[in-house]
Amino acid sequence: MDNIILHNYPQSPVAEKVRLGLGLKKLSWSSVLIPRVPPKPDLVALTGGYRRTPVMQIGADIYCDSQCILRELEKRYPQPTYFPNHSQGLAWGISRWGEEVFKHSIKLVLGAAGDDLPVEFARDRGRLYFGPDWHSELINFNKHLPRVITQIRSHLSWIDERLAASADEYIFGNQPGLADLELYYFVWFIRGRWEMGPEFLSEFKSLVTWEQRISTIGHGQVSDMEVDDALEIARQSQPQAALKSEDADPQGLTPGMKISIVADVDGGETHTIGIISSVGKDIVSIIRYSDHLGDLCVHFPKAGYRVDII
Ligand SMILES: N[C@@H](CCC(=O)N[C@@H](CS)C(=O)NCC(=O)O)C(=O)O
Repeated sequence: MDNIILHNYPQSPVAEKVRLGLGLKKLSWSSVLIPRVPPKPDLVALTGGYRRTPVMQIGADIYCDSQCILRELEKRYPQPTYFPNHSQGLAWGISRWGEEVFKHSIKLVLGAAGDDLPVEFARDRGRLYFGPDWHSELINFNKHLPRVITQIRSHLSWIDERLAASADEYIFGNQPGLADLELYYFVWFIRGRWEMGPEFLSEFKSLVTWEQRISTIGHGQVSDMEVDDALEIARQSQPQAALKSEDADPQGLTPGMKISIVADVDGGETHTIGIISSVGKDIVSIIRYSDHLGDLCVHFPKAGYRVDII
């Protein structure tokens, strides 16, 4: 029941970040394949609304967002650490930087594909990443691709400069960590999903050598799992989250409160509703009851999410 289950699909860059995170710690895990576009009834049965990729399940505990997933993996499996050379804290800051570059990369990949994108996919991702006015936005990205590329090029040159500045093999020395994963997944995306990607990236010599090194970390020991088996595990398990409260929560969040939580962007996403079971500086966990699956504990990061007391 303590099996790590990752709900994901192969093409997802954020899932690739987490798969490498599992590989870095040499973990065994089960992979459940989820659809690339909604509806995702089985995933949402677990999360209560959250539909993004990936989601980690351990028994009846459901971890939404790579930030929350990787934090939990570090807690359960501290060695080898995601934070070599005292990179705690800073590596999470770098993850916010990575998210910005990832958003530029989505503009690039969607914009460059233009009319070749499957309509359903374009409609879904357009709304998710670029808000209600996504249609005109996407046309703009297509028209102004050089501007988007200019943005990405600056960010990539900073990573390249860091790597070129010393003989270090990774961002924080000679051991890979979270900071590497947070700066790698959009490079993987640009290389794999934009036809000019390999040529564009070749400008950044140190980055390309580092990228090759990261890709050899692998995904750990993976086996496939059917979604019904994952749901059955959730049904037979009890959430493990301990009751915990942090007095200083700025919104006054405490266990027992009913809240709704959603990503803090206008992506048209469904809120997840539940009763707080624990709340800390970085994570808020809620208990929700499902007729089919019983009690589930759904964990979210605080950074990047909006909580409303209801
Ligand atoms: N902040 C989230 C971002 C997750 C995200 O945007 N994932 C993409 C896939 S790479 C996604 O959910 N796309 C829509 C989908 O899969 O339905 C995280 O770090 O997990």
